[in-house]
Amino acid sequence: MSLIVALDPPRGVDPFKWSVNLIESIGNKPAGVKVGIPLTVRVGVEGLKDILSVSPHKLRIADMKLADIGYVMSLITEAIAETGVNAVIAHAFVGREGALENLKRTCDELGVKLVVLGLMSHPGASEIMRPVFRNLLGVIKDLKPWGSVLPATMPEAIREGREFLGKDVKILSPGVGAQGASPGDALCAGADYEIVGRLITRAEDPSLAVEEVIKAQRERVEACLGS
Ligand code: BMP
Repeated sequence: MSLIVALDPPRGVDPFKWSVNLIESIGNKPAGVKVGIPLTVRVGVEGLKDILSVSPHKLRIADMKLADIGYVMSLITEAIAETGVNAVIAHAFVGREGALENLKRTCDELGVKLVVLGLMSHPGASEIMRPVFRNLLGVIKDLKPWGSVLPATMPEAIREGREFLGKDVKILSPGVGAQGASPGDALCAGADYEIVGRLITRAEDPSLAVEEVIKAQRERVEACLGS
């Protein structure tokens, strides 16, 4: 159960029906689903609430890529928590004081898991984020959130993050499939979950695609960890 499916509806579909159909077809095979701005701006908070009411998943993550002052990030989190999500993602680069510390207090009060993004998965992350990755990891380490986002496309960064953060912070890794990493790459480098979008959501049979990804993760992890 190391798979989180990213529900980003493409243009030209009915985002509500698309999401409900996907959640129903993937069932409880993945550990979680991640919903974000592409879905929320189209269906609104009420629509998101109805969509998530059919989700049997233990993890329901709101990826609003929060990057603001603490007051505003808290307002967004309070509103999105009404939809039934139980985790939110924020950027580490905004820092702790007046920002992530306030958000963490809000999350604790609401019973929402905080996930802090340390390094992104796209090539441009090497321009600004990679050179200051240690500082970003430092923010995460001091804050002690439930989880962090580190890129499946850069397994060496996951290894570095795991070593630096220790075992208590979960690592969630996007970048599998459409962005080039293979299922299991990030798990082998120390991640707890892989976030997979288009490889599953654009497949002809998303349910089968989920099974294939889970099988590939298992095989890869057995090979790399020898278990
Ligand atoms: P896909 O597997 O289709 O590339 O989708 C990846 C998902 O992970 C998207 O929802 C994207 O917003 C998210 N993501 C990412 O790709 N890279 C990051 O560094 C952080 C993300 O949240």
